[in-house]
Amino acid sequence: MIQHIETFLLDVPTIRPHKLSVATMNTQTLVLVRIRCADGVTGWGEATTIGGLNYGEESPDSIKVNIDTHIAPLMIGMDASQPARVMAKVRKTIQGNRFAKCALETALLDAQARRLNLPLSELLGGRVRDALPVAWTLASGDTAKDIAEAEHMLDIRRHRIFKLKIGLHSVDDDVAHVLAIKRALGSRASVRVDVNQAWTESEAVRGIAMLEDGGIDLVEQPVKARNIGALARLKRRFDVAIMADEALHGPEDAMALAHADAADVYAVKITQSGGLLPALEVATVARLAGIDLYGGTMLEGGIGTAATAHVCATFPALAWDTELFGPLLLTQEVLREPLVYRDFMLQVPTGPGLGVDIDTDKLHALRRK
Ligand code: MUC
Ligand code: MG
Repeated sequence: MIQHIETFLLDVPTIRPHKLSVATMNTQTLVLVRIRCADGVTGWGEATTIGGLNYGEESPDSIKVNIDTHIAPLMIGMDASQPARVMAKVRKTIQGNRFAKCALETALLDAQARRLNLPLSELLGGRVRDALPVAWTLASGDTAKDIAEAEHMLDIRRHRIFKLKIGLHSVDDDVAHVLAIKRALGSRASVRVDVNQAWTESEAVRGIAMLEDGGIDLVEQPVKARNIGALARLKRRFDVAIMADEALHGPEDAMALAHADAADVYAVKITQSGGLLPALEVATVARLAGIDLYGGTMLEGGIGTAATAHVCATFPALAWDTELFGPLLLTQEVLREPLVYRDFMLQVPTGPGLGVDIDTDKLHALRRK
């Protein structure tokens, strides 16, 4: 039986300012959920987002208050060993709130997998890989600093895929920044960009032409999320891969984008999808429509990152790898044992459930009072 559901906001400074077109992050607010069950099993979930309300329509504060006030009371007393039945009730009763639903589903599945003594990936159908290549985002706002950071990541064999955040400056300035980094790294790295919806269609046509010429491998969400027509026209016009990110709010969007032939790649995010099982549905739609996959992040800490890793480990194909570096952007760890990054890959945890444990002393030290 589900006995107790608690939510926590943790404010964790980032290792450097992280500059996106929609926000500059100096801290990340982790939203964690703990579900305690009557059989003594505990499950954890995460609903972290980026930049308050700058990126999505749920903020850390709204996620917490909506879980505490509206969603948790529906779940208390239900059978914790039937996560699908609990989530069916939540999805039927609660509109929207994808991030909140994701955290709750993660916690239920973590608890259930611990109960069954299985890694979460096995409850989701079974893993086909034990490690995931991980991209790093260069977003210091300074070209020379970004190049030095990339060189360091290559030296320590942590990342050889770099995603550059653009869209804050003019198209010409942004392209010059990206191509300077690509020239410095050459064939030693895959360089990709994320525009976070900042370009108009005509800016995108101009910008992508130059990026494609300069050897950039992928362009993520160049135009507004709702402008599926523009995304489809860009996909048709260019050879460089076009990835949908903000346009993808779960399986229905995955279907609509597939019908519109609007993207070469989907960034699968558990939070944006509204949970782990909807994220698997997004991946299935992509597979059936011949769309490639990428494991995306909302810059979550260890819990959300581990949950996404278990999901991605089950994908039969993962052509564009992942960006599951969230914990590495934070100055402080909330897990008892940090996730293992080695040889450009994140190792998918092998213990029961998510395979990670929260350090409750660290949790209380970072917790917003
Ligand atoms: C996004 O839009 O993809 C992922 C990596 C990063 O630096 O920001 C996020 C959000
Ligand atoms: Mg993105």
